Amino acid sequence: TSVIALAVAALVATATAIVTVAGTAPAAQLAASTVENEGADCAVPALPDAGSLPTNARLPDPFRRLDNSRITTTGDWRCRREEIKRLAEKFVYGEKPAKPQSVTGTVSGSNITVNVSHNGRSSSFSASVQLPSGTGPFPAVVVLGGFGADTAAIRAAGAAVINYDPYAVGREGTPRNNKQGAFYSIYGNTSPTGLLMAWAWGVSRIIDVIESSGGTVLRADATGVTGCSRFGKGAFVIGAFDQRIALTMPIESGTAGVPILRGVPGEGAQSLSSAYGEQPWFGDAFGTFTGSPNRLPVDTHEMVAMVAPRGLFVMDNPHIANLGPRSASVAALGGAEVYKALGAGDNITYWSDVADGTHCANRPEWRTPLQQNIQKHLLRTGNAAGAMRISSRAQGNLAEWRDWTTPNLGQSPSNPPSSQPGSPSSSPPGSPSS
Ligand code: MCU
Repeated sequence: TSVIALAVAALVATATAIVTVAGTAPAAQLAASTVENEGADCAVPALPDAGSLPTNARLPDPFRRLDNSRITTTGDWRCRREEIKRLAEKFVYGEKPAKPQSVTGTVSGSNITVNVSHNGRSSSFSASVQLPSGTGPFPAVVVLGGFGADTAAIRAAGAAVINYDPYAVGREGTPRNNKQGAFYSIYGNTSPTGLLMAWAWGVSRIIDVIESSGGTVLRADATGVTGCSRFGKGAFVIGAFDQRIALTMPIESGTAGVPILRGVPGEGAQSLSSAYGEQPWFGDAFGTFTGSPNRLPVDTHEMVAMVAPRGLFVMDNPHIANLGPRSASVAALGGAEVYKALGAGDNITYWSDVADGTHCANRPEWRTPLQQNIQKHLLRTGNAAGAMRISSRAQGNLAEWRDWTTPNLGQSPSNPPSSQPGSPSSSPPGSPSS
């Protein structure tokens, strides 16, 4: 019956899309989904074994299926995305379990509570809420960890802030064989799923509760997510793995966040083994790839693509090489090719053109694009174009990283063409490479 429910949800989404295109609303209205994962019913071939993966020094082709064929229509993307999701779970982050048997809770203007039970185990957590001025129901931005995000600008733009403590769901400072927090109370302390995916599961359960609350305080169809540094890694994974999230805004996420795992050589980013060892952010299975990322059948440009066609606003810091900003720009440029192929090139912004080099500083340059993204993707009152504002200090060159082209997937009602549908973009000539 869940397959039927999903099919019905897809039909409803399609019908809504057609109606909206025929009406006056901007394309961005169509981007978020009513379900966590639209491809849950896709038939995915057996995934490769970790031991038999070919090496590939370039970024894997996001348009090429596991059976080696390439997708040809926008409709094909749904199940190709599911393949990427499963590869990312198996080799990078660990599995994100589907919605547990019971998720209940409450939503008020000051607090959200979440109670989860599954297979006889239960856990709960809560998050405080700060409303904007005006009359609800409001869209909301889940803010991880309480630093680095401009919560005043978020509320001034008209969205509520949900203060999410990721550590309540997946604690740091624990060994991999004894993980702690609400996720691990349900799925076991030895679960191979890493903290970033546990945090993602927690936000999905918050959205479950908002959905079942009746939508009088917060709107379930207008949720964003943001956070800086380790919580930027979290914000990125959270947005990639729940298609109900309309706007994903990672800030200075560094290794295990947006930067390509293959890593621009010589950039000086935090190494994979350092990030893997520092905290159980990655899934346990990533341990065999820290010295050989070229074996990975996925990379983070495809996590960027998993967010497509939904709103994505990546904020990055070109002044700190340890954050891998050049590698992050390559991920954004690579993922933007999928956005373009889906006719949603205007829904992605990458912005590292900032003056202040302090990690997680509140930057004036981001205030306007932040509010424009909230207006476009959460309030749906604006339609500002996306932008690639890559600092000349840390500019990656996608051409050096791909051996694939961007297909013309044609148009569909839910994917109106961008200005240059399907045309491969190239980085500005002469971009520095190390
Ligand atoms: C950039 O995110 C992390 C980084 O990966 C860690 O090595 C460092 O210890 O902490 C950063 C962070 O979360 O800073 C707040």
